[in-house]
Amino acid sequence: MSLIQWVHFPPLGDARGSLVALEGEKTVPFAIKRVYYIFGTQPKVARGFHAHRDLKQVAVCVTGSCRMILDDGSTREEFLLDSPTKGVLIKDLVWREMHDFSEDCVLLVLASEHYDETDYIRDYEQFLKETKS
Ligand code: T46
Repeated sequence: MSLIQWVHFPPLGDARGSLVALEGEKTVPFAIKRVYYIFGTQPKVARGFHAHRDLKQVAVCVTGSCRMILDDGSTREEFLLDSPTKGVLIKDLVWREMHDFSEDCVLLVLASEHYDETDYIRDYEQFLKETKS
């Protein structure tokens, strides 16, 4: 099965423009405990380079684009996040990297848990060990 699980957000547009509603346990497949967004990323900067032990997230570029890599320790897939109506679900024990941020990129992330630095695996060899255990 592909690592890339798209989550589609139907645009509720009318003659005035577009609106997208993100609802926990409905359009987003978990209860949302935290929301953060990444913006103003400097040229040539890549982010991420870690996995989480117990965290589900949905990431969506509400404006602009970035290239994301997901890796579960055996498969590595990359894709473009470039639509405010299409997010990606990132599950536990998946290594993620974000590259090639457009100047206007705002990457919105919805998370199933509060921030916890001890949940991060920031070393790739340690990540591989934990995927195998
Ligand atoms: C992820 C990708 C997509 C907080 O204090 N609270 C928070 O909720 C977050 C997300 C971060 N921080 C602090 C921790 C660092 O001092 O903000 C700083 C930057 O975080 P980090 O270096 O982890 O940022 P990214 O872009 O590498 O990763 C982030 C998320 O941390 C991560 O969970 O999946 O975006």
